[in-house]
Formats: sequence, structure tokens, C-alpha cells
Amino acid sequence: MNNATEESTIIEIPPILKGKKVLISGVANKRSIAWGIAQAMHQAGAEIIFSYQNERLKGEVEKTLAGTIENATLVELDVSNDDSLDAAFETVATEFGGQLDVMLHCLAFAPRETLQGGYVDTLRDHYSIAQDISSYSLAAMARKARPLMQKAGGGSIISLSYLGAEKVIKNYNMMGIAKAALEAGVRYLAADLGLDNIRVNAISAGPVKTLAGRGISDFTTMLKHHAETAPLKRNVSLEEIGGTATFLASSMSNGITGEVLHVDSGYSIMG
Ligand code: 0WE
Repeated sequence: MNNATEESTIIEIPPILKGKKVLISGVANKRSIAWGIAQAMHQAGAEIIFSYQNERLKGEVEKTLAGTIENATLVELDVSNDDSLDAAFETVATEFGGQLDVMLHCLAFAPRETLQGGYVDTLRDHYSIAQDISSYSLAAMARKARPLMQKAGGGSIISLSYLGAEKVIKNYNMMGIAKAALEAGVRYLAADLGLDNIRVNAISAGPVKTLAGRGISDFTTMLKHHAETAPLKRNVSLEEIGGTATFLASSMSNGITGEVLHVDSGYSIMG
């Protein structure tokens, strides 16, 4: 354990994703949940393409991959732009021979003003941006992934959520509404795509000190409270979230779709 609020655990991952073609979005740096998932899936034998939002952020992704996952394909994907979605999935199709087995949706954004004060004050434009980037993007990416997953004989789509979708978490505000829409989206997409043997699930992760959590007031206090309250008396590690994502990507979870799994040291069960 690094300290009282952060976790690092070692989990052995068997090669359950050998030969699987995986697209991972949302790696910003080594602290990203998407990076924890990427490392786990790499260990499990997956072949991975990483998407980055724009040229400015590409360098940090390359730096993150360096020394661990060499010569991976990187593709630019700005989910707010339909042309970018078209181009990105064209590249994925070319690189992966027209097939895709697994897609990770690990991105969210709400304007900073909406993550403080009251949800009651949320502006229309801010609501729209948050829903577009954090929730609609899953449907947009699933639609583009569908033909590639059909060609692969099925697939697994995995997104990330948070308890703020279900319960009121102080300051999470607009993101709570966006994650509620995301979780409902997981269920509707699972219903749409089930006939193609495409599964759609989400991991509701406990709080992790990432770039996305940076600058959020009292985040450290929140991590501490989470660790003290949760049944396991600690926070979750990137390795644990990576392990669950690997399970959801693998045939070990072939009977699971439309589900939101809590990977949160049990925090959400507590009254
Ligand atoms: O989903 C999230 C955060 C996602 C996020 C983070 C930011 C920060 C920078 C979305 N949009 C922005 N916009 C920015 O301008 N989490 C689960 C992490 C998180 O964020 C919180 C949390 C937790 C946990 C915000 C308030 C309270 C708790």
C-alpha cells in the first residue's frame, strides 16, 4: 500500500484475452483507470489500439505506454466530432483486419463549474456538453464498433461509471446526471446489440486519484472516508479495476450484459 488512501495490489492475470483485438479510450497518463485496464488486458494477451483526444494529448499517451506496451497503434478520437469518429474507426478496422472484440469507453467531461455548488444552477450549455461527452459518446462509439464486432462474431463493450449516478455525492452534481444516463445507456445498448452477441457493461469504480479527480475539492478527504467506510477498509487499485474489466472482456463473463458492476471495496452496500 502506498499510503492510507491509495492502493497497489499484484494480481496474476492468465492469458484469457489471447488474440483479442481491443480499443481503449481514455488513457491520459499512468494514473488513468484506462491505463490500469490496458496493463491488465496486455498481460492477458490482448492486442490493443489506444485512442487519444487530440495531438496535444498524444505525447502523454506515448510516454505512458513507453517501456510497457511498445509499438501499439495510436488513433486520434474526439468523441464530440462525428468525422473524428468515422476516421478513428476506419483506422481501427484497417489495423485489426475489419474486426474488433473489445471496446473500452473511459471518458467523461463536465465543465468545472458544474462540479461545485448546486446542480440546480447548471446551465443548459454545460448540461449539453456533459451529456454529449460523457453519455452520448458511448452510443456513438458502440454504433461504430458494431459492424467490426459483428465480423468478429460478437464483442464486449465496457464503460466506467461512478456511484454518483445512483446516490447524491457532494459536488459530483452534473456528472451524476450524466452517469445515470450512461448507466441507462448501457442497458439500452445491451438490449440493442445482444442479437449480435455484443455485450455492454459498466464498472462503477470507487474513487481513484486520477487526473479526472485532480483539483476536485477535498478529494483526499473523500478517499480517506471511502477507505474507512468500505467493508474492505481500503480503496480500490487500478489493478483490481483492470482485473474486473479483463473479466468482462473475456468469455468468462459471456452470460453478463447490461450490468453495472461495483468495484469499490464494497462501499456502495453500506447504509
Ligand atoms: O467521473 C469522475 C470525474 C469526471 C470529470 C472530472 C472533471 C475534472 C475537470 C468530469 N469532468 C471534469 N471536468 C473538469 O473540468 N469521477 C468519478 C471522479 C470524481 O469527480 C468528482 C468526484 C469523483 C469521485 C467530482 C466531485 C465529487 C466527487
